[in-house]
Amino acid sequence: MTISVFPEKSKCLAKKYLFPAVYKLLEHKETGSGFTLLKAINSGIKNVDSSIGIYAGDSMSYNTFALIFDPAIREYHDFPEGKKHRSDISRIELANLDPEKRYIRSTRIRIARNLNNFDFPPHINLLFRRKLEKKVVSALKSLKGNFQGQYYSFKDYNSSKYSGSKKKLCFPKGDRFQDAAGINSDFPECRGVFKSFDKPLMVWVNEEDHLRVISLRLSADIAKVYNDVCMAVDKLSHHFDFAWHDTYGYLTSCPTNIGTSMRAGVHIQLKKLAQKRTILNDLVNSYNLQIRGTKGEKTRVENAVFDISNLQRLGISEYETIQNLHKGLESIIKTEKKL
Ligand code: DAR
Repeated sequence: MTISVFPEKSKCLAKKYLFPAVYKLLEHKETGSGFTLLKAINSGIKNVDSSIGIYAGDSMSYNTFALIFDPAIREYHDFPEGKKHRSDISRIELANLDPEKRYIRSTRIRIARNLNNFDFPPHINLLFRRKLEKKVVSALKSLKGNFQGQYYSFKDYNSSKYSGSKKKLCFPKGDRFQDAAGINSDFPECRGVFKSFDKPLMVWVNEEDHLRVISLRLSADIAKVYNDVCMAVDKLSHHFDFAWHDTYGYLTSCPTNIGTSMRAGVHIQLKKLAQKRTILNDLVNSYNLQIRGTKGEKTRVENAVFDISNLQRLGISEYETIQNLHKGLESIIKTEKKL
């Protein structure tokens, strides 16, 4: 029997593991920054269709509320007790699967990071959000070479600085899950996007995590996009102490993203397999990949263009994730060609 604070129809993992005895032990606990259990599960309480239903307000949340985070994480990520996450962002060499771009329209890889000594987006207040933005922007401005670029703060959104193309860079306000988690507080204050003058790099500041480092290319050169984003994260790691947990790897606001905190995917047009979804689903599942709609999480597939990306974030390194994505896409393209 679990605690009845959640909606009756909710099936989220936070509800599943919040037994009365656990609630009794955790209900009056707070992390050093004052983050409470009720703040952590508010999104799961307000959104009946939550999958995990809990967010972290700071690094310490994962320890202070371990009685609920641990079982929920182990089940969501299928992560066995006693295992430790290992990170490996070393350079990779992979053949371009589709140099003529007959199938793969684009490759996008994002890595989330939070700064250890700042509250995470669900809990950070305006004063510290401002301090974080200042610290991050100064590090971004120090990037050299093809990562050199410019930061666009959302507060200048309506000024002449934001031409049409720049406005497209902006990320939207968080969804209802993120809103109930507190991630939208003071939006659009202290939010912004850094973009390198050359193609490869964008960095979202103060979205669902402090940093979302993104590399995007209209090509199938997965290795190049991966090497770019990892090099950018490595350069930034010399400026900050990223939130890291010995068992769970890199820590994020939403526990679904811990570990590598990396989502690596392609937009791929599969006209034949779109008519044979069972074959496509079997292929995707066999490589532990996931299909999203053309415009991302919870959207439709348009014109047979699928967003296919890695599913696993925890218990696999970044290097292994890209190897696996490459193998899976190679097999999918081979099957599409055969059809
Ligand atoms: N609140 C989460 C959303 C899951 C993953 N999406 C993220 N993190 N953007 C839930 O469904 O419980």
